[in-house]
Amino acid sequence: MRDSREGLAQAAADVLIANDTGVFVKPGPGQYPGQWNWDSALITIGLSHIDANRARAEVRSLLTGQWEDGMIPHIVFHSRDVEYFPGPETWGRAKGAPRVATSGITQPPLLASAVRRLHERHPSKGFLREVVPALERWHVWFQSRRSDEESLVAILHPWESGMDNSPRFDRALARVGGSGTEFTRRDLVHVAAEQRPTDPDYAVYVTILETLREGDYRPSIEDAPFSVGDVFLTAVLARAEADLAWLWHEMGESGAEAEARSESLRAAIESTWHQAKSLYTDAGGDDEPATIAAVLPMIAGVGGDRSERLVAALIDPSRFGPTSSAPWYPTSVAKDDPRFDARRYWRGPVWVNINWLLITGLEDAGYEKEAIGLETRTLDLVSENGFWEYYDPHTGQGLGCGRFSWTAAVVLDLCRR
Ligand code: 9WN
Repeated sequence: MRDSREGLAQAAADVLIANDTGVFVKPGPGQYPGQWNWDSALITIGLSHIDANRARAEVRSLLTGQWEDGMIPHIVFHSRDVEYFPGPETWGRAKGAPRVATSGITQPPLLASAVRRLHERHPSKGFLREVVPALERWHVWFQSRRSDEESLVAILHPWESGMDNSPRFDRALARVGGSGTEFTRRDLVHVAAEQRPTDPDYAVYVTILETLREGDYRPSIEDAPFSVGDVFLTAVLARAEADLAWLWHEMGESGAEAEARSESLRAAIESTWHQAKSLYTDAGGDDEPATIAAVLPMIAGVGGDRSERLVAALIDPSRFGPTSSAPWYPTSVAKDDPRFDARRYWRGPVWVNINWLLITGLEDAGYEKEAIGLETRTLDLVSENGFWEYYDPHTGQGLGCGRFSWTAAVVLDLCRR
């Protein structure tokens, strides 16, 4: 068992090393030529098992993309010459943007949690002094630009959620519609169309981007064409705020402000609990799709007996759990939801970055048996099929981009922590 885990860990390290440009680790070899924000946080955790200095360099590279107002963008394009749509030309250069080309939106803020893990493994107060103030500015940006007191953090583009075509955004996307702008999708050069968002989805993604670009990416939550309170991103931030408070503490500061922000984010999450469904929701509605986002508040610590009900949903065969015909779990959309689609991106497949988050949430909440069960299944999935971006829950077949960095990073962490 130990030997096979070490063999898998070595294979994972090889993927990260192969995807390393020297400046940042690409999410995958061909399809994603920039530094993506939450990929980079997970990659940092993976790199912390290989080379602490290289892991620190990954964080520094991402921070070169920080905007004047504190936002850390969802993509930093370290080169303008990239085969990706939408690339630097489409995003443009807005007021307050840094010198390096970036997108104009953000992504789930996992970075403070990654820096904490790196520091726990390889302490360096000098590095914390360098990066913690930048993390603080980003978190304050979420508070001032994207949330009202007691509400979930709003995302202004589905790409900000990291779960781009999740059915939880269908209704808000339908209200926007496509503008008719012509563009060429480059993702379909790499991946079969049935595994990616549809053309109508992309038309709306581009429309939202164009509208945001006209306002230098800084509309108010109310004026944005697409605005959804995101329970998953809020949970990531609540956890990251607690980790940021811990980092401040390591530096001899109180961290009380980050701790207070974490508390109010947790209160916002609790207010979205849907009693009948036993899940958290984006808007508390009866007809919201059941997606894995609804279980993920577990990573931020949830109140009362709710974690028990979330764990039940996670392993329930009719919802996110394994069945004899679909043994790989959790599915990104519940199997009993009519929108479940086993091979299409965030509408059904298994994503192991999500598994990693859930394993840590289960461990923190004291569900050791369930954590071990999910960890074992996750490592089996990857060792049998390779380091893919996402997986078919029925067959375990790898989908999307192969030799994918965050899959390698979380596997390395599970094997070596
Ligand atoms: C758009 C890089 C990113 C991930 C996202 C995932 C996917 C991009 C795309 O790839 O999104 O940002 O082109 O589909 O949905 O979570 O960070 O791996």
